[in-house]
Amino acid sequence: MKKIDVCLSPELIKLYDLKNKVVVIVDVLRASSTMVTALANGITHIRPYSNIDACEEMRNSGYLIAGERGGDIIKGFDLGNSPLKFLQEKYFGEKLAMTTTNGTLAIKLSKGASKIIIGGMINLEAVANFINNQNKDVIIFCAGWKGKVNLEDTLFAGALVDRVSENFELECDASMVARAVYSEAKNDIIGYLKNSSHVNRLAKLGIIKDIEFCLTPDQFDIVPELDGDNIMVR
Ligand code: 3SL
Repeated sequence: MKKIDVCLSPELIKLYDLKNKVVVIVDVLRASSTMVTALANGITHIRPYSNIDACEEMRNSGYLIAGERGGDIIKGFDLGNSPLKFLQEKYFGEKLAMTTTNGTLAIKLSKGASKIIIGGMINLEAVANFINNQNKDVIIFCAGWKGKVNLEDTLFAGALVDRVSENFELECDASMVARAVYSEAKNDIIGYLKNSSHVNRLAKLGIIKDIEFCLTPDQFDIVPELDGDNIMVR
């Protein structure tokens, strides 16, 4: 039987062997949710960068530049990290370069995996179907916050483990922890996260609508995948 495992923070990823595995990157609030929304709404592909200058340089190659630090838009960038901005038709057909605190870093740290895909609550069922159909073990990689564990990515990991549990053996206790947290939270995910650190951080910036959007499951039936340097939908 295939195995599924959860890496709860980027600080732990060095303990995981990514070779020949499918890695699901999750940063529910908000990088992975923004990527899914952008690609579902006409952005052709996304180049992820962990470094601000490298990202900004892509403007010279005709890319829209998006990114945040501490949740705020980076000075001089076209866009921050709000998924809601990509619901506008005006970005249809554009290519996007993006840098965020944790999400784009997790993508960089996953190089070496067989496949790297992007997940969030908003495409949960699509990701579940995708990994069910792959003949490979899976690691759900939670981007967390600056190396620490966070609740919303752990919840996503638990929700995904729960949806695919018939087809996968749980590899270590992190999958069980994530599933237990999800089972406690599933009837009121927004309420459960009310006191979590990143929800509070974003709430202080007045980004409540983003939080609600990112936590609403199954809005998009797409699975973005890293292909060379680009994240795209095949
Ligand atoms: O860290 C990240 O990748 C971001 O998603 C953080 S924020 O939600 O934009 O603050």
